[in-house]
Amino acid sequence: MRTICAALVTAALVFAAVSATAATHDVTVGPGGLFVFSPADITIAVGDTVHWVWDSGGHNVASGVPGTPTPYFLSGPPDLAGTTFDVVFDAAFLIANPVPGDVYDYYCQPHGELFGMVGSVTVTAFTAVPDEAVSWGRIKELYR
Ligand SMILES: [Cu+2]
Repeated sequence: MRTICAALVTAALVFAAVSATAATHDVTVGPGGLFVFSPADITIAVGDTVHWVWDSGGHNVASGVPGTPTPYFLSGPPDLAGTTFDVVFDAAFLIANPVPGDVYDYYCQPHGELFGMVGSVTVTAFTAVPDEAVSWGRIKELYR
């Protein structure tokens, strides 16, 4: 019976860990016509989505740094206000596009070099892992 209970608790914890990772982070492109991304640098968890929304026109989102593009993602040519672009930074993406520290630099091609319109997405491990570790400690206490 105890084994069955432990299995159910474990299944619930795994489900909670998976559910906790499905967040979407908005980044505004060119807010108020400024040559910036806002927020410029964000940290997200594996499985999260970054959702860029254009507040002004003439911008795009290209992975890499000005002068050194990378092939990981590109929104397309510079586009109008109201444009959106999504990238899901899940395990498959990270494996297919490995970068040191899981830090994905990106920039606006028309304004990256001239105006420093750059940003970054740092992808961390599952945020639920520390909580899960704490929960495992509690489960073990129950069996003492
Ligand atoms: Cu721009």
